[in-house]
Amino acid sequence: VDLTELKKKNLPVVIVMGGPGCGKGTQCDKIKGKYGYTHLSTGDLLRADVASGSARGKELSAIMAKGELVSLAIVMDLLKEAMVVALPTSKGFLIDGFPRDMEQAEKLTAELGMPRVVINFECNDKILSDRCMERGKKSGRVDDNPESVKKRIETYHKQTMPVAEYYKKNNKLQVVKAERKVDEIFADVAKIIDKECA
Ligand code: B4P
Repeated sequence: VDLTELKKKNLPVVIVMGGPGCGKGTQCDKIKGKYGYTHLSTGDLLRADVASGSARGKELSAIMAKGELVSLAIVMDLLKEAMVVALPTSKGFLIDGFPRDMEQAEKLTAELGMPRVVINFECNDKILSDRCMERGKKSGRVDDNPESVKKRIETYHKQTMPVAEYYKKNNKLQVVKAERKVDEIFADVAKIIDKECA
């Protein structure tokens, strides 16, 4: 899959990141509602692949339940395919849950350059865990249980936090405190997008 067309169009690309349960998905729904961007969550793309009953689905589901990261090649292919499909009508891309480690970040930079802005939702581990457990009561997700959540938080600290540092060094990172109410968080998010993507 070739991203040349995407680069040519120079659409805004916004990346959202943060620990499991930081509220990425919730904020992305609101961003999508206000700005009409195409929301691509690598978690959702992977869960859709599992649900489709594809041959690799069982393997993916097991990795997600362990709270580990799926291989770069799989995530990158799913993301690129979804971007190319949406490109003709898209006003911009909102990428949720990617990049998740430095290998992914470097690959994304090589293929697409720097995003307009990266929003990092900061939230303490206790709240991250509580929110995932609360969602687990009805989400049916294989990874919203105490063991998986603990491992996902560890993976986030070890593998994803360096990505935030990387974007900080490149002057792309904006930090939003995510221990607040959904609308308070979104007010800050909207200010950032208005400024960086106008
Ligand atoms: P994801 O689907 O990205 O899961 P997540 O980090 O838990 O985020 P999610 O968007 O679901 O939750 P949110 O914070 O919005 O990834 C799952 C797995 O897929 C990974 O562990 C990995 O195995 C794999 N994967 C995904 N991307 C990958 C990649 N790039 N490379 C390799 N592997 C990858 O919200 C959580 C809950 O909090 C919700 O129930 C929400 O209602 C609640 N909430 C939100 N905001 C709130 C607020 N302000 N107050 C109270 N509750 C709030």
